[in-house]
Amino acid sequence: MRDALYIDGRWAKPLQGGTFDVINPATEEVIHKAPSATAEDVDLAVKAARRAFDDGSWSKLPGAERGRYLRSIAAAIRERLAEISRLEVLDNGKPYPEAEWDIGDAAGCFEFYAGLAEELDGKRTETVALPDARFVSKAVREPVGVAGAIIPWNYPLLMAAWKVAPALAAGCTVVLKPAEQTSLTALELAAIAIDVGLPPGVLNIVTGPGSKVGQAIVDHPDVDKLAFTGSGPIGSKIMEGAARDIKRISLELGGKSPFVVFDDADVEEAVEWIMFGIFWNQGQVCSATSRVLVQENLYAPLLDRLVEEAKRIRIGDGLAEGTLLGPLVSRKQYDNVLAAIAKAKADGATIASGGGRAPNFNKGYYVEPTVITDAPLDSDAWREEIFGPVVCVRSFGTEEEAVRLANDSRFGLAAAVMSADDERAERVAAAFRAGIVWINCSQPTFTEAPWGGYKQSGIGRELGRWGLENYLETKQVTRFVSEDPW
Ligand code: TXE
Repeated sequence: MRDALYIDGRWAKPLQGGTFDVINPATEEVIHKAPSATAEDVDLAVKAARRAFDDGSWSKLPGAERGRYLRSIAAAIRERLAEISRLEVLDNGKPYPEAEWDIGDAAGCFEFYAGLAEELDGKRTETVALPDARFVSKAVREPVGVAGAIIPWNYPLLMAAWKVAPALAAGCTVVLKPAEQTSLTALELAAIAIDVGLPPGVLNIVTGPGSKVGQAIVDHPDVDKLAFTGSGPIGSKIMEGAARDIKRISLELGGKSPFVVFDDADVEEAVEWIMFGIFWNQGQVCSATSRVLVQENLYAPLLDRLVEEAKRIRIGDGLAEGTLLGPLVSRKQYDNVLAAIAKAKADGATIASGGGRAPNFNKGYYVEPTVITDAPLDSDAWREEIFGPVVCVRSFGTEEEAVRLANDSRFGLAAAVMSADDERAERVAAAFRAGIVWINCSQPTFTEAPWGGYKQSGIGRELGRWGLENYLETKQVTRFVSEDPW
């Protein structure tokens, strides 16, 4: 476990020597003192990133060479997969197999964007057809500049990869701030950057509280672009900060995603995907399908099976063999989720299963898998993101009603539909107001496919070639080519 920031290619102790406690959510024990940066450290990091961008040592490097560095980072992550996955579990609480999956995905993300970096030079310039033959014009794609990336704690290294890989592929330099709950694997990424010889200043990693370190990145005049994943209120704050000097922004802010199940669906399959859609990563998933809408005829049998299965989930330390549900990430998250369940009850909802602290644990932030029914349509349980293993289930009659209920949300990140009737599934998919739509499944995520939300779930798209766009400007270059005078 590392005890320094990563600035300008080197380990750097915070100038004011601050630290903060890293807590294992399974045991509530302090397992490390992580470096806590201040605005002064952020300034050094941004200056290093600025210099590395402006001197062209990264931004003007052939894409194929940037791609080579990204591939080396991916290879180093894969080499240390088990060790990094273990750290992720200690820091975040998730079951080890899920951590291993995430870390492998993070490596895959670096590999994917290595490919796009390699292709970029050939695609950088596009001829623009003009209606006036006296001019020729081209559009040139250039990197935006210094990117500030602020990420959450639910997928610590994977979220870092989602931001750092496309930014570096585009030719941007980066200042990354991981969430204070989960900084350990981001600092391992720093160690990997050092090992693969990434040029100084290209990537900088500063750890510490969002209100200080994150805000200092948002406020820094030399940052050109902000990429953020986290809560809506902080997303608004970041937008406000960005507005001051017109920084580019991309935001991913979570949601309250619906899962519509029609009565021609197979109950067992539906239950499996519903469980995956809400209990995976303890429900701390921005795209979690936390509102399940089931057609009347299927409602009772599906609910019975869901409750049965939810009760059977093995809860435990993420490092213990066979654990399917670990602790929540922090005391704050645990308190928030239990408070949301209590509020649901007070608002008249029924707790069909779970609803409290997981029994058999004296320590650790364990919450039972919880199934809620009868949540009023205007209740927080139905409308607000809980970000825990808590699903609300409700019945519907017609397709029209299902679509209306599904879209009746200020969020629009994801939505899922399950039906044996493909035409109907396609119709409903088209009617969803959401950025990610799944048919007959929930949550599969691919580095190649666009990711992001409609409405208050965010701005912009990550992943795929769309993710690269966040880090590119477009320059018009037009030349007067006529022999005749203007
Ligand atoms: O998020 P924050 P929190 C949602 C989810 C969760 C809730 C609260 O509903 O229950 O948010 O989580 C940094 N300037 N999501 O409080 O505070 C912070 O240090 C700049 C959904 O942990 O938004 C961290 O790095 N940065 C979500 C990051 O913002 C600031 C994932 C996210 O933290 C800052 C996480 C500031 N003023 C939570 N204040 C998703 N979309 O997946 C904080 N930060």
